[in-house]
Amino acid sequence: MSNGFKEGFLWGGATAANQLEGAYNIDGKGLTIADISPGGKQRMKLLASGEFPLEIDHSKYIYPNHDGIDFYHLYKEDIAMFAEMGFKTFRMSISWARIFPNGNDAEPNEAGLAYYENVIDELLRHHIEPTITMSHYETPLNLVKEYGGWKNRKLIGLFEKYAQTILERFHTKVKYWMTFNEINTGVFGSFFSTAMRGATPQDNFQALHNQFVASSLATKIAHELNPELQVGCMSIYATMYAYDSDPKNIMAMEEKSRMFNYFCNDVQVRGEYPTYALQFFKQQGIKLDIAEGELDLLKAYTVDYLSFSYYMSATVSVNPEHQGDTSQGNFFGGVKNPFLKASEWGWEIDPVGLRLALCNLYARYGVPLYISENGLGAIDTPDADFNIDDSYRIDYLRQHIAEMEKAVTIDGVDLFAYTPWGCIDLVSASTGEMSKRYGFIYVDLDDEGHGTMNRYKKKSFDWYKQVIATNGTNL
Ligand code: BGP
Repeated sequence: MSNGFKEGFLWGGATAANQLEGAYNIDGKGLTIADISPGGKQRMKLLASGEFPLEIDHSKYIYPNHDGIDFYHLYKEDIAMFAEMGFKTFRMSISWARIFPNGNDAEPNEAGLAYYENVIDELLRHHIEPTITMSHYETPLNLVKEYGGWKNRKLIGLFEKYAQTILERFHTKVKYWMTFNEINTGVFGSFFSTAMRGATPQDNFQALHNQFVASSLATKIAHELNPELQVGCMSIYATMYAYDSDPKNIMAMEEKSRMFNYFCNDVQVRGEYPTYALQFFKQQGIKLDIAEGELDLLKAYTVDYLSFSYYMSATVSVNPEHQGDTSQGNFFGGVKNPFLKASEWGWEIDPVGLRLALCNLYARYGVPLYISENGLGAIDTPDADFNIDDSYRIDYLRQHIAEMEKAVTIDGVDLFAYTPWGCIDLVSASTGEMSKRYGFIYVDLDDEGHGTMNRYKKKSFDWYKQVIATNGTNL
């Protein structure tokens, strides 16, 4: 039996340094914005309000990222488990502050570079290709304090130096790179992505411009080191539906989708600002500070592939009658879709939406696609022997992979990688808790930080192993 997945398809799993490494102040690492972000259900609201200190306050808050799941020390055994599942790739991020503790240091921290070298070597020893995100919600804290985050053009050069340092060190070992995780969350101003508090729309779009330029500079460096290196952009994608056939709803959906789903990709894949964005800037009085040569740089150094995270779709209506039924949990708001069920956190589960995402992105850009995150956050309940029956997770992934298969076989989409999020349980970005789990591997740790940190295979572990062994045939 065969299917449409190409030979050598990169099956794997995805993580971010700040959500699993722990060791937040070890071996010379500086603080990042993740290290001062309090955990708990109110995390996103707190971060959005900006009303939290830029210091660690252990008396008032807990900081789950400080210990993570201690991947920093346990990476060898975790990578062995990934290898047992047959991973072809492992998406990880490098924490900028392990390399440049203050973000603007003159010299890199050798202990940080050595740590990542060890992790990369361990992956390669197991024939797992690393995929490295350069910046995954972990801007060095000092860059917020000194420069006010990404709205400051200073960060372009600092990031360029960081990118140059890690690319020079690892370009012979790492082929796949991503620049900024979920860059488009900056459209709405996310503390995690642009490291700014109290940001205005002007700040948000200036910060994004600065990141686009920084990303192009990183791509330039990578290609000068080795033209074979693959540098991708990474954005979060939510397939958008109009609630009904009312043309007003369809137009509203279109406007929301292009600003959220396409704006950043348009710049990073096509190399220029789309006209709808330029009109939007004009209407909103947003004036970007663009230095000479930067627009040429964006055009010259576009990405090699497009990666995206996909968790949910969103449904749009401007009809006041529909507004009562808002979909609170979904990142993108919108109204409830009567055809979809939601996760415990209100994220509407929509496998067909993933096929639509693949079709839309491929039709628009025609570049290879990498699904860099997908998965079901759920509360897992182990029995006394730590057996975990996560059949609900298997169902979720099975349905999504089946739609991916249709996208390659029927729609002809060039999809080359799939890395479900949080392949080993880790700290949730939105809640800062452990109890929202995604992994094939259970980590014995609760929201208060209690537990042995022992690792256990969930039921989904063997299932995914079989999926990989059959290149996506046995679902
Ligand atoms: C994405 C982030 C990840 C990850 C994931 C799941 O937006 O890139 O860092 O955490 O979402 O989200 P959560 O952990 O909030 O469930």
